[in-house]
Formats: sequence, C-alpha cells, structure tokens
Amino acid sequence: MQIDILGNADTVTERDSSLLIQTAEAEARVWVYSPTIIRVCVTRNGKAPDESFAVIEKPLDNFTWQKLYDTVEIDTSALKLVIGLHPLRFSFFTADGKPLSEDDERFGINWQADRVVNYRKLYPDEKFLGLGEKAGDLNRRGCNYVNWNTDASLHTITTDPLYKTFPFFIGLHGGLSYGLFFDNTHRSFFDFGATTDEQMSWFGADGGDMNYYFFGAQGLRNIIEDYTWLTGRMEMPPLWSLGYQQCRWSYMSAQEVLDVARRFRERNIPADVMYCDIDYMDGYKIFTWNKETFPDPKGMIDELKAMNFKLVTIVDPGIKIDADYKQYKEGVDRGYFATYPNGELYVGSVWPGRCHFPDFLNEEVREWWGAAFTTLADPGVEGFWNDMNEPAAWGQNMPWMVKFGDKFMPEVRNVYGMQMSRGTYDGTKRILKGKRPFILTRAAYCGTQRYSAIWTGDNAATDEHMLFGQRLVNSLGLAGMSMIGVDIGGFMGNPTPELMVRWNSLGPYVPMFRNHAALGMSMREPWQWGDEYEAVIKKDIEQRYKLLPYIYSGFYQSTQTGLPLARTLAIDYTTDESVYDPFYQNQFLFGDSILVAPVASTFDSCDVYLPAGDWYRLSSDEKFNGNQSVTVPSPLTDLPVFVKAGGIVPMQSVIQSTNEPGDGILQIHIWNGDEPNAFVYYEDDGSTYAYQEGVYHKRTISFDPQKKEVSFSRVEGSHTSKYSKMRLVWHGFEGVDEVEMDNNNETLTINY
Ligand code: MIG
Repeated sequence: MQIDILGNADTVTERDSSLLIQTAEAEARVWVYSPTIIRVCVTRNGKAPDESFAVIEKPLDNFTWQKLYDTVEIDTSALKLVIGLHPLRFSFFTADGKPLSEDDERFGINWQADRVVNYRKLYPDEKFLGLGEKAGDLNRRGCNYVNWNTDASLHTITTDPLYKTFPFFIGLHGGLSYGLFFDNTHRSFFDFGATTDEQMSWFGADGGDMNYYFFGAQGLRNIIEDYTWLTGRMEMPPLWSLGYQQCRWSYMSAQEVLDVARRFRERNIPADVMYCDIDYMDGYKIFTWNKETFPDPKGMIDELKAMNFKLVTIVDPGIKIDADYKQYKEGVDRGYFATYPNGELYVGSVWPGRCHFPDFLNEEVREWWGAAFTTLADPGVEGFWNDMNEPAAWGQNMPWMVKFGDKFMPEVRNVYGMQMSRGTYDGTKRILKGKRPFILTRAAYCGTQRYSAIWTGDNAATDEHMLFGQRLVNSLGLAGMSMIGVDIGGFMGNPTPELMVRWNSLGPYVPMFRNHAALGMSMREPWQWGDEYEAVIKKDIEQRYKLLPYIYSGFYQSTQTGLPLARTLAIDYTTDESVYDPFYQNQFLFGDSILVAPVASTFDSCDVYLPAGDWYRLSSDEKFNGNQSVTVPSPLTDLPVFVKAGGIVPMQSVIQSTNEPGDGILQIHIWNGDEPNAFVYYEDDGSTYAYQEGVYHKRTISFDPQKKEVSFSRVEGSHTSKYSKMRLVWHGFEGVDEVEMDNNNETLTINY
C-alpha cells in the first residue's frame, strides 16, 4: 500500500478569498468563514475540491494572515491557525494562544492508498461528543466509528454504522471546546484514541478530500450555533406534527385507519396523526393507492380531517419495474435512474420486487420526484415519510460501480437519503401551496435539518433500547437535528405493558412523539394495555398537549440558533464530570428548563443527577438542591422530571388535537428561584410560512426574584395569539395567588 504523508510547502499564495498552499503531492486551501470558523481543504494535485451538500454559507472575502519564518499564521478575533510549512501541518489555537487542536507532527494529513486521513494530537483529558446517531456512550473517547448509511434492521445498542452520517464532533479539554466537521460523503472513519496508545485521534475517508471546518467558539451552545449557521437550521414544523402520532406497519385498510382514529376520539385520548405504512400502495408502487383496501383516499382523509387528524404516508426510493407504471416509464425514458458504468440500468430488489433507483443528486430528478406527490397530496396528505433511503435493497450490498450521474455509489451513499428528503420537501412544499409539509427521513447527512425530521429506525421493544434511543436523540441534537423521533414501544418484538407505559411517559419529552411497531407485532394503541395502563398513557399524552406552547417555542429556538429541543446535559453543564457518567448520561434538558431522567420500566425508584442549581420535581413541586445525585421514586405513573428553579414554562389546557382551540388561556408556570430568568414565548398560525413575513407573536417573559416581579415585553409580530387570556401559575412561592389577565400585546408587569 502506498502511504503519502503531506510534505513541505512549496508556495503560499492568495487565491479567490483563500490561501493556497502547494506541496509536491497536494494543494491545501484555507478559507475563513467567520472569526470562529475556518475551513481547511487538502486535495491531491490536480483534483478540484468536492462540492458540499451540507454547507450553505460562503467564506469571507478577506482575512489576516502573515508568513513567518517557517509558518503561516491566520489570525481572527477568536482563533489562530498556525500552518507549519515544513512539513505542512495545521494547528488551531485560541486567540491568546491556548491549543485547541493540533495535527500530529509526524503524520498529519496523509493518504493510505485512496483513503485520506488526518492524525491529530490527543490531549490526555480530551473528551469527544457527537457524530449524531452512534452507539456507545455520550463521551466517545476510546471508541471508533464508521459512517456508511445502513438499513440497520435488527440493530443492537452497539451496532455501528446505523442509518445516518453526521461527521461532526466536539472536542473538550483543558476547559476549552472546539468542533470539527469533516465534510466528506465517502465512507468515513473516526477514531477517538481507540488504539493509538493515547497519542492520536484520527478521522478519514475512503476517498475524496481532507475537507474540514474547524469551529473555535467556546461553549457548546456557540459551537452548535456556528455549525447550524454553516449547514442551516430547521423551519418551523407544522404544529400538528408535534401532537401525538400513531403509526404501525401497517394499518391495512382505510377502514382500519379510520377505526383507530375514531377510538382516540371516543376515549378522549389526544392525537393528531395517523400513518399509512407501505401497504396502502398498489403493489408497493410509489405514488399509488391500493384500490381495494384504500378505494377512496380523499373520502378517508376527509373523514380524518373531520376528526382533526392528519395523515402521513410512506414512500421508498425503489421504483418498480413495471411497464404500466408511470414513474417507471418516465424514469427510464428520461434517464433518471442509477446505472452501471456501461449505461445499463441498475436493478435491485426491495418491497415492490425488482426496482430502479432515482438519482436524487440530480436536481431535475428531484423535481420530477417532488412533483409526483400530487397523487398523495391532492386527496389531502400533508406528511411524507421517506424510508429505505440509505439506500436499502435486499442483500444490502449495492455494487460500488452503480453510477449516479458522474458519481459512484461510495461517494453517493451517505447523502442519498438527504437528497431524497430534499426532493420530497421542495416538491411537497410547492404542491401544498403555502402549507408546511411534514417530512420524515431515515437516512440523513449533515444539513438534513433544513428539509426533514428524522427517526432512529428499527429499534427493539426493550428497556435497553428505550434508554439508548434517548442517547441517540441527545447526540443527534449536537449535530443540529432537533425534530427527532424514536419508535415508541419498540419496532421489533413486543413490549411488556410496563415498558409500553414507561416509554409513553418519556414520549412527551421526545421531540417527535410517535408510536410505531413492525408487521406482526402486538397492537400498540393506548387502549391495548388494560384500563389502568390506558389511563396512565392517556395522562402522558395529555401532558404532551399541555406542554405544546413550551415545545413550540423550543422549536422556534431551533430555527433561530440551532439549539435542539432535547439537549444532553453536556451542553449546559459541560465541565461537570457527572453528566458523562454512564449512569446519568441519558438525562437531558427538554427545552430551557425541564430536566428528564429516562428510567427503565423495571425500576420504581432511581438515582437522578441534578446539576448545579435548585430543582423542583414537576409532578409534586418537591424541591431539591442540585450538584448531587438524589434517589427518587419512579413509579410507572411518574417519570422523574424536574424543572430548574426560576424556570418559565408556558402551558395550555388539555386539547384533543392541535386543531382544537382549548380554553383560550395561556398558562405561564413559574418555579421560584434566586436567579432572574427569561423565556422567549413564540406562537404563529402553526401551518403556513406567513411567520417568515412577520406574522408571528413573540414576547419575552421575565422573572426577577429581587424585584419580585414577572414581566411581559411588548409583543413583536402581527399574529394574534390564540389565547385571549394568560394565567400566572406559581410553584414554590408562599401564599401567592394565581393571576389572570388579558393577553394583549402591551408590556405588563406583575408584582407578587
Ligand atoms: O423493510 O415500511 O424502518 O419503520 O415500518 C422494512 C415498513 C421497511 C422499515 C422502517 C419501518 C417501516 C418498515 N420499513
């Protein structure tokens, strides 16, 4: 095997807002995107840098650099990049010279045959977080990972790779933080000091460039904000998608879909969404309906709408080879499918039988795909679930010579699902004429947050998977993904009634609350578990609906700063060692103020770690001091959930669907504390893009314990709140009465 280690720099020049450095074997380009973001891209001589699917921002035109004796230095207000010229090495420091991340002096960037690798110095106390949907602990030190989007059915809690690729990690050492996004779509590798005698960490890919963005902001919130500035942020999700979602593979007929929906209403269990999994189609042909079992899609959806339900339907990428099928004929005629190098169409088998696979990397193909959703959207579908887009086919080993335009499978695979969801999003957004579509995808790459929600694929009905699922959600949050679901109840296998109840009690705090189960598994609807458990599940789903004003405001934050709704405690308590303790690592903050401790269904008491500050149990207002672990009861009726002292949580009355008006009162719950706090309350019409033109209702709610006052800023935006009144609800205050007031747009101060 040929090993080429990056050698001496021959020339350093400025070129097109970058610094271009040439060596005998390679060209290195450096761009500055902002004072805290620097990009390094090293290509083999003569090769143009790969294009990005993730990055949506442009570099700065100018930056400050100077050539010293044996180095070049780039200085921003926040960062110093020292480029060693003999040999060419890249090392990042804070502006005042503290090391953040340095190339290994010996090996730096190198090629091992076609594989490009970067070895970096490993600091003794260095921790690593991130990479999105990955097995293992919150702190990934000592582990190694592969990114290669995979249909990981039957995965365990140690399986790697899974469905998605997020080559973005955060390093922590010496009280400092940095982020690194390796923007390379080939099969990639990350090794956080697994087998290098504690000397090096490394990352690399089977092909493409050593192309990375270095984030030097201090603090995880700032790094996430920078990363999502670079790769984009989500849009406001349709409000209905934040309600309870009932899925199954499959509700087999329109009759069954309607029966289940009706049962929710009869039993007064709130819900917003029903799903059609693959069996609604005619022979699994995408964009068709089964004429026998779903004879009148519009009629069915109209009935669902009358019950305040929305419908989500699944689509897979594989287009059935069938001479009478529109998408097959058009795709073949126009050359839209993946081919072998000799031009023959590639055939893989999946649910419909023998299939061709659209080239979603081609814009024209995405437009064609997106326009075809009329057969679903015209009768009234507003949610589109993109499955099997790793892409999956029986055998799971699509040949590497399969071609998409001028690219081959190894380069395409990790972005295929993202590009499918992009086509689905763009197309359905156009078709829905101003209504927000809901897109859900299984495979993803960095930047997918711009188009789609995600779920973590085929988990299993065990406690272990429930806890692991939350860890995945928390880790995906660090990669800018906020709208995330796990199959509540577990996809494979049958949950015990206790697990089903416990998992539903976590549901209100999973960003996307969706129940799902595989073909042949037990029925999972809330009434399948006996009266007593049904009542508990109903209460949990009601909790979700009460919290929707808080949750919606939390998603607004994701649209503005990229901060996820479910936040590993590492985001706000980065230097607290206990948050990395495997025993506490699944805990997370849900929004600004709520701390959730997932607990196995078999424990009716458990240890919870409460970080610095004071905390109240949500269910009882019992107060606890933080910076310690506490043993608390955790019966199936009461998941350990806490609110930070000073926490401000807007809630509403129980409604049966997001389409119901409720009692018109916005409840502002406040938990007493010594520190002032503020919450940005956000509301809009929940269904259109008018909010992007200023039609929203936004104000800051402040709590000041010194002045003993709660104040409301003047409302920004032109949307009229759906709550005509507000009610202040006090927790942990002595002898203070609830206050009810009109929800007008003016400033307001309440003293207590
Ligand atoms: O080969 O559409 O992860 O959620 O129910 C299985 C049937 C295909 C895999 C998805 C799962 C879905 C199932 N799909």
